[in-house]
Amino acid sequence: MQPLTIALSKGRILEETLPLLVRAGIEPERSQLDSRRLIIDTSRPDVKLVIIRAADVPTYVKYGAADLGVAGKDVLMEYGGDGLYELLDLKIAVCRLMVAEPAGLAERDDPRDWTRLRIATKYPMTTRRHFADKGIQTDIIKLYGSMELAPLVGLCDRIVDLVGTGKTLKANGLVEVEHIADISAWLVANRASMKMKHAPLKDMAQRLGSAAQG
Ligand code: PRT
Ligand code: MG
Repeated sequence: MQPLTIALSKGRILEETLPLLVRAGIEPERSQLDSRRLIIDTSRPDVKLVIIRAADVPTYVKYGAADLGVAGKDVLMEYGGDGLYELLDLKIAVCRLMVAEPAGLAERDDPRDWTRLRIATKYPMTTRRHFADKGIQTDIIKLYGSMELAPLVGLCDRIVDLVGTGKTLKANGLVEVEHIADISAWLVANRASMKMKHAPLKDMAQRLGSAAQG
């Protein structure tokens, strides 16, 4: 069998992909998963997992360092899905990309009046594109995390961030004011692997697809 490498990120993506892999008949080596190893063997000698940062998954897959990867749609939108195939919506790690602002501002704010916005976000490209399409200019402040803090300390008026339960926004006195995109994790594939390893790749996508549905 031709070997297959699947890129995953620690945290949410790994946690929610593991049950799908198990249902697809791929049991990762538990002792390796719990260690600091970055290459994980599985019950299938031809399938290995590599554990990397979420934002690096598209890069590994694009360059063929991994044949397959699991990445949030937010990451794919921001870092470009070009150079790879978006094969399958796994419908895991579900959340939404939203514009949020302090509740006090929201009381007197009308998104229809927006012409220029100062926004803090981890997603500058996606944010700029979203507002440019609506003719709204943006001054974007790039952050790497804890976006919810930025409006509270005067860094910006609004943020663009992922919202799951909404608890983080609520705890920081922020409210959602505009929806940008629904987000879930996708199975992505390297373009060359799709040709060279067509059969094993298709088989894996099918197994994960039925695991995601069942
Ligand atoms: O943490 P690290 O810096 O290594 O990378 P990462 O933050 O990109 O990884 P991780 O594991 O946090 O997120 C991986 C992927 O999970 C993201 O790319 C999304 O596709 C997906 N996902 C799903 C989420 C959430 N739900 C989510 N709620 N990613 C982040 N959040 C954060 C959000 O940014 C906010 O701070 O959780 C907070 C809000 O949660 P609620 O439930 O309070 O609304
Ligand atoms: Mg995180």
